[in-house]
Amino acid sequence: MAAVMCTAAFAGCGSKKEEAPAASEFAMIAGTSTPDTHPYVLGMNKISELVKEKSGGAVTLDVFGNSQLGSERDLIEDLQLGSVQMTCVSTAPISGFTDMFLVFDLPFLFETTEQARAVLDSEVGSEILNSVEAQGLVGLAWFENGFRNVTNNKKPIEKPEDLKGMKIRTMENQMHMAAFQAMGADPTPMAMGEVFTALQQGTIDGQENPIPIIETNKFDEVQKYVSLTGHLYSPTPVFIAKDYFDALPAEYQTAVKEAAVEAAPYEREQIDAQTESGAKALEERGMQINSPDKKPFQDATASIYDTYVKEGAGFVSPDIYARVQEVIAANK
Ligand code: EAX
Repeated sequence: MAAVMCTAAFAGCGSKKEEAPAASEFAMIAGTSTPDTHPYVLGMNKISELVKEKSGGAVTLDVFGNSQLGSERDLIEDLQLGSVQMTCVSTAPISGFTDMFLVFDLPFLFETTEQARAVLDSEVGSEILNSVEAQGLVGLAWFENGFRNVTNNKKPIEKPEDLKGMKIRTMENQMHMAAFQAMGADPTPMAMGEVFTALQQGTIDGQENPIPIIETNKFDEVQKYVSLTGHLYSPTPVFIAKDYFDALPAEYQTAVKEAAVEAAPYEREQIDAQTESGAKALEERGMQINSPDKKPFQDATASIYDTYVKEGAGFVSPDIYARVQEVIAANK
């Protein structure tokens, strides 16, 4: 396919043959779980554009959204197996591979986006991002998904009691499930690709995600209420398969790394823009949005800290937790 396109390009170039782009030496593919209009795909497309430019066309990246290449857990495994080269995923499903990202699964850890981004861009943030070599991954940059909000079909969530008995889809993460249990809900873990249909068929009552995910997935077609609980913040590491990255010539490694780092602020800007425009769009399309007092939700989930911040497998390292809190305190 690439060869055919290349020939066509040469043919079209006539006498300017020497300026025709060479076929890429390193053709990478990336997958995400989100629609093509979501900032994950926009950010990945930005990496694609930048890496092509920086490598003079030698390195290319084709991006496949909508869980076409699999769920977020599948995508991590695909990188490990080598069938996909890049991805960006919420940190929650990474809990199946390493404990290093678990600190982000503590409910109400951050009060503001600024605090969260300060942690991502801090020394401890880099350490977490760079901790995945043993998992066969290289962390390139921090994208962002954002603060998560509950949607459902029954009523606006004003207080934790309103969640009582509601079947809420969560990501595949023990701490998220524990948090929803603590708030009285019935958490149901599921990959993103199955959520729309499950909402439509009523096998679940609701789900929780940031506004850009709710809007680009058109959850308004199957959900009535968005409650701005902001109970968790999802950061999004951009990963490349380690074997693939290690085999790249050094100058292309630099090109890939720089492209991802430069695309990160762009991706986060798209999150900011879509958080604002998405809320408006959802309201226009008939959803009802409410902003509950967060304190009762925070109180209801406080026990998660006691249970999960401790030494040991499956827990949040107290050292990482303390260092993250230091950055938060400096950004209050
Ligand atoms: O990472 O699975 C989820 O709910 C995630 O927020 C989403 O797919 C993007």
